[in-house]
Amino acid sequence: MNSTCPYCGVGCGVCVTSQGNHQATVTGDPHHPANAGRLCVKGAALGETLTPQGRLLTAQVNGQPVSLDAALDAAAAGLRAVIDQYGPQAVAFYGSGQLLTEDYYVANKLMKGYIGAANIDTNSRLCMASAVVGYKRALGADAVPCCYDDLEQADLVLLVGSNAAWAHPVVWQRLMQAKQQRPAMRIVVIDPRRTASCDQADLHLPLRPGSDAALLSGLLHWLAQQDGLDSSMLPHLNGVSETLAAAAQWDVARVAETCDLTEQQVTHFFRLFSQHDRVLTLWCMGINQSTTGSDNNQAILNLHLLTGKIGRAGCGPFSLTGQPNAMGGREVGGLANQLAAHMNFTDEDCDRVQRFWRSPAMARQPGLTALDLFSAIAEGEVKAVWIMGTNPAVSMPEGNRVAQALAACPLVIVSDVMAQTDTSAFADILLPAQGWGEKNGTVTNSERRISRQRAFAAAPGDTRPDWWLLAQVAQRLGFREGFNWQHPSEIFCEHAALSGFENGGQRAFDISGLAQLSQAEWDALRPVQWPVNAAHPQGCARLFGDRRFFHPDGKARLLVPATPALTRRDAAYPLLMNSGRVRDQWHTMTRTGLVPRLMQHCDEPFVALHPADAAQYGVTEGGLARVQSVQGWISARVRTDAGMRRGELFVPMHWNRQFSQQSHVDMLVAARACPFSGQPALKQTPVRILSLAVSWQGWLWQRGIERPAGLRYWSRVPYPAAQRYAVAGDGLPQVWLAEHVDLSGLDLQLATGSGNDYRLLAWRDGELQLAFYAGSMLPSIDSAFVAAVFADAPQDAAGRHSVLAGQAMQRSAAGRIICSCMGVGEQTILQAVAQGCRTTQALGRKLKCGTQCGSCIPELKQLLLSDVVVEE
Ligand SMILES: Nc1nc2c(c(=O)[nH]1)N[C@H]1C(S)=C(S)[C@@H](COP(=O)(O)OP(=O)(O)OC[C@H]3O[C@@H](n4cnc5c(=O)[nH]c(N)nc54)[C@H](O)[C@@H]3O)O[C@H]1N2
Ligand SMILES: Nc1nc2c(c(=O)[nH]1)N[C@H]1C(S)=C(S)[C@@H](COP(=O)(O)OP(=O)(O)OC[C@H]3O[C@@H](n4cnc5c(=O)[nH]c(N)nc54)[C@H](O)[C@@H]3O)O[C@H]1N2
Ligand code: SF4
Ligand SMILES: [Mo]
Repeated sequence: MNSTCPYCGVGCGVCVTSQGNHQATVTGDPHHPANAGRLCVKGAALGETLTPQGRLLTAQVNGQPVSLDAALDAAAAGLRAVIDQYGPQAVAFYGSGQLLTEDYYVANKLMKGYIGAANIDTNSRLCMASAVVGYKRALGADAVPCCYDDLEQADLVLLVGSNAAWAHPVVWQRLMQAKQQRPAMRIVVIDPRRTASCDQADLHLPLRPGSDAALLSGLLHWLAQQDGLDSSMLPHLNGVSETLAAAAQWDVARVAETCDLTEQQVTHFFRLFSQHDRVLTLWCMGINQSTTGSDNNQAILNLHLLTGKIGRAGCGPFSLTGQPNAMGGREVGGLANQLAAHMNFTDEDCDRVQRFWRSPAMARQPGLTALDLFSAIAEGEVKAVWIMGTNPAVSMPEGNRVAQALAACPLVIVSDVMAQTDTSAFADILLPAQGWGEKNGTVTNSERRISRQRAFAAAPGDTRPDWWLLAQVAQRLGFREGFNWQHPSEIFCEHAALSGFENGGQRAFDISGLAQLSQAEWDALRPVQWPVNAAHPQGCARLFGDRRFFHPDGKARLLVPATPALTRRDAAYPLLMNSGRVRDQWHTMTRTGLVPRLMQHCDEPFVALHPADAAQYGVTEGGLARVQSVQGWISARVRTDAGMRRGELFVPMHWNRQFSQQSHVDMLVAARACPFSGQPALKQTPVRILSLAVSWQGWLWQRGIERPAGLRYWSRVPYPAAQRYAVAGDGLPQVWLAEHVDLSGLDLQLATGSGNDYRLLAWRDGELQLAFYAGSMLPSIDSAFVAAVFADAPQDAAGRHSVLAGQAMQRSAAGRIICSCMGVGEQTILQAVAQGCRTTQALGRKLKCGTQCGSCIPELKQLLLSDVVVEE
């Protein structure tokens, strides 16, 4: 069966062979135009995420399992009570670019057309809002001009604030292959960090965070002086003279100074740009998540418009979407300041949508955007919120305030696929959603391509698709008429019809050509790029080739980007913290965190910084650190990285309370936002770093996922039959263990050494239940081996010794493990004896055996006395 990967906005097609029973093989779909058979490691590991582990299978009200009907009744009654008492503005929905288009359409319709408020916003506010403003202001429509085939056709590719090698890996693979086939192709990476995406870059510009618009305005000015603009574009543009006049202040010297680059680096980049005709700019969160996010977008658009690098093969301003359906959300009007189908809150648009929906209570004003929404919850203005497909307790800035707001909110409804998330902890009503592989619908990727996600697995427990949960609550609120669908294809057709309704070429988003699909045709829908209408019945790869834009006068608009606002630091918070993704994790880890294989690449929350900064601030590679901002603190493992700029830190966004004690980066980030898009500046937080002083560190392995207590630090990695915790604490490890871990009824095997060296295994009927390895430093153990012992192996005595050593011993070479601490085997010791070692001290000097806990010294003495002849 063909479907679409549920992770990033590349939107790769997958072929799924379901073996039933939560087993499926997932391979790349060779016929899907986005990936032509390629997949990244997350996509390839999708089959491993289908585990029932941790799923939310039944509805809950106030923590008690209830029937789905009862929960839906409670949700509707709760919303109705708030609306009746406080009015429609007191309720809100917070959705997600991971909802399918059909789900999203229903949520938006219910809120904006029936409840009659526009308080529906989504995690796309944290992600795509600045790009939406950028495209709408410049092009008159939120319409991405490009397509993925441009990757192969470009001469020069700029990656600006995008670590595509990790975040859009198949786009990256396509670029790498194109460059291999056409070595003349050039790649420039503009990112404060040297990332994995710099590996094949011809130029990396490690600019000062937030200074992109200066660089791009400088380029515009430089091109203007070199006659490098496309004069044939001028009739199609407004705002040219103001924009060029403002750009003139950005000479090379000022650009270099503002961006903290050398003049050589700047002119090298400018020359590369001017030497290539087909330039494709790919950008992502380094541009959008900024207090000048919309203007950063504008700077990119100004450049492409004035150089005519738009609407042609291999060219264009190409914003990469983050989530699998970020684009679909934009189409249905999932953001609080848009109406459905690319319409706005003009009277004309409101009337049009209301007529189409025949709805009772149309919202007439934009609603609360994400940051304001959570403030309004905190202030008691919003009294009921329904959160679906997102985990704001982790991903929103000012995590503490979000948690307080949710705790204080009288009614929190959460629909999720997982039972335990940082957000579901605050839910009064939990609704069990169907996940990837169980539900049916469509998603739209970065290049406007609509693809089907198809169900191949039976839906477990009481789980239901999000659209169905929404429609049921709508009906219970008394809105029977508008929410009567029997199948998601009907919702899709309604959405498609609305896109064409009284459109007349005014709105870019038009898929009226799909409005008549039968259920079978929708089921079989092949990936297609919008618009799909009478003019483009088979879809449309590139937009704006005709240089007609969607502003009323048909022209595109240039605007002067705001002067970069460089975040201030002070003596108390001298460093600037950046945040973002790692290759194998997805957001708040609810799915990727279940797959041991995906944890191997980065198995702990970390803070990366330049080695010289590490030295300056007294933290060491592999040690633990605390990072503090005005908002709060987190702890993380230190990674030194010479690819970091001095004075800057990078912390991954993924870790949260399910996987770590206190390592969720949004605890530190302030809710400062771009004034035009409301998108928060998640990449620039003034912080300080200090070493986290602990007296011991270790590994705790246990079967369950109970959160360990009484520690200074922990983070968790799942294995099939056990959980591994990196831990650190004060005092003595054995005291901590005795106070916080229940070992009653277990057979204990332990090794104590000097200082903090302490190891303990707890067995029941030959099965390992718990393993603990502690020392002053983090002991080195072979996790794969320990995990395998938990998974299957009852151990003999020798085996138990190697488990205590935490290392699989090559029995044939080293023999039975004698010294578990240092992992020294019987044969090795006997060889040393044969070579002249006569005392335990001599053995210790040569092999280190017996030098840690000393519990093997009696056995060493036995071996010294023995007459065993060593076989060579
Ligand atoms: N593996 C993985 N892939 C994902 C996701 C995931 O969770 N995991 N999530 C998906 C989603 S929703 C999104 S939005 C995308 C995000 O994809 P990306 O935006 O590519 O990823 P990030 O790591 O958030 O940030 C990109 C880069 O911006 C840089 N940056 C920070 N500040 C600045 C600046 O001022 N200027 C410039 N030029 N660069 C700056 C950072 O150093 C970072 O390398 O990834 C998608 N793909
Ligand atoms: N500091 C910092 N913070 C960031 C970012 C950053 O770069 N730095 N990036 C921001 C960006 S770009 C984004 S997109 C956000 C992402 O942040 P979130 O959206 O909060 O993260 P996810 O983990 O993707 O949350 C999705 C939730 O939906 C659930 N889910 C999965 N499938 C379904 C389904 O079919 N139905 C329902 N109802 N639920 C489902 C998952 O279990 C999970 O709980 O984070 C933002 N936060
Ligand atoms: S590149 Fe994105 S869409 Fe493609 S397989 Fe990887 S995560 Fe999935
Ligand atoms: Mo995102």
